[in-house]
Amino acid sequence: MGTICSETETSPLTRNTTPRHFSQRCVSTMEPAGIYRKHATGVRQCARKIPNSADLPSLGASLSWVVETAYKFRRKSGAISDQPERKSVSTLIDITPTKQISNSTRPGKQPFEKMVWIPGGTSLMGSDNHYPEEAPAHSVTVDGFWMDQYTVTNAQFSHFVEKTGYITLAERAPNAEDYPGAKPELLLPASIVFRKPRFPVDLNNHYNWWTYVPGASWRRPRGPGSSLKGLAKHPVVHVAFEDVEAYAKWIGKELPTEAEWEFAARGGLEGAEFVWGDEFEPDGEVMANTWQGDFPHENLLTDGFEWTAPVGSFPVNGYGLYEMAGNVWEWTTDWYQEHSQTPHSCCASFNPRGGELEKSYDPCTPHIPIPRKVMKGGSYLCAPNYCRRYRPAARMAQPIDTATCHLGFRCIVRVISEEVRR
Ligand SMILES: [Ca+2]
Ligand SMILES: [Ca+2]
Repeated sequence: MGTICSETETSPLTRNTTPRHFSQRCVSTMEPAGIYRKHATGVRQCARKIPNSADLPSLGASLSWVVETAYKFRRKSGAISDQPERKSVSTLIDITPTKQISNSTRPGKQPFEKMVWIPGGTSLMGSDNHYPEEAPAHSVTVDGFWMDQYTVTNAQFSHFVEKTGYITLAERAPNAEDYPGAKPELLLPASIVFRKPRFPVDLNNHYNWWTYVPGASWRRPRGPGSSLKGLAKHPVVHVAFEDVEAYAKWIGKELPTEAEWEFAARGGLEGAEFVWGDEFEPDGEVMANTWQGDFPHENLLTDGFEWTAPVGSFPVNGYGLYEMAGNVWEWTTDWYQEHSQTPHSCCASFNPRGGELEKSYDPCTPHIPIPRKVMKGGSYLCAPNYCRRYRPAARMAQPIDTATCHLGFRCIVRVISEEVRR
């Protein structure tokens, strides 16, 4: 994570053979081991290291473990057409309802199917009780908007690609000019795939489970040899920011800001730990697709899913949104900046739009100017022993050119206030 820099690690920029930007494209996003370690021990160290060819494992046999485990589904899948019964969060915890503002009234016309109205309001954003980048908790006010109930699926993204011929960033070879010094063999269309090690590994080196895999893309989410078979209703993954922007523009929607996303995720529960309340598993019920067991080598699959789950597999939150926690991380439009560095007034900030582009660069690699957006919600790779980010306050910085196997998105539709007030 950006602000957790090594005080001892050799600067990657001193290594002439290293592609200038490649480190970002290759390894960003990955759970910052440094964050966890800092949290646990107070040690400051950067999670990132620069890859060279030796860091990039060969393909082929090494992918053999990426064979889908035969799951014992606890839950019915494919819930887009067969949605689980809506569960009232009010049965789970005491609710302090979010204050609603004047435009909280739902406008009459639903702009697209499978969208729900998120009433505007004022709510606490961030948290003082978890990872440092979430603090300080502060009050924000957002206007009401429509939001996709589900993250965009492979079926939906396929439709977009069929209609437009769009080619995602991970399917294009990196431009050598953008990555000066990169070895030609590294300039291949590729994306980042999780590979579960067979035994406990050093949590401070995310190369133990993240791999830059040529040929991996939204069409082949686990690398060459994989496909979308059976994944139509799963979230699309391996999409970079320009890809999700292109989809949103094409379909006539927008992407949420972090404040909008977090407000929506909270579902009307003020200050709750999770999007459904304060208990991780209320009455023993599994509420999200996360990681159970010792990350990254042991996945107990208590929730039934080793990789992504079909959208709509878990209970809705208070606003009728699915999988705002876990399953896949979700892009937002905000440039990443520490909450503590973003200007706030004494009271609520109104419709905040995040930080500044120039300030979103990773301070660990100051000469690699790839801006970063905020991503939210955690994923199926978030585990209690490593990345407790299946919470609405959680946030990570994601370089805009980096796609991974656990990052997707959902869209919103904003309503102009005049229309809302009518
Ligand atoms: Ca899981
Ligand atoms: Ca999610």
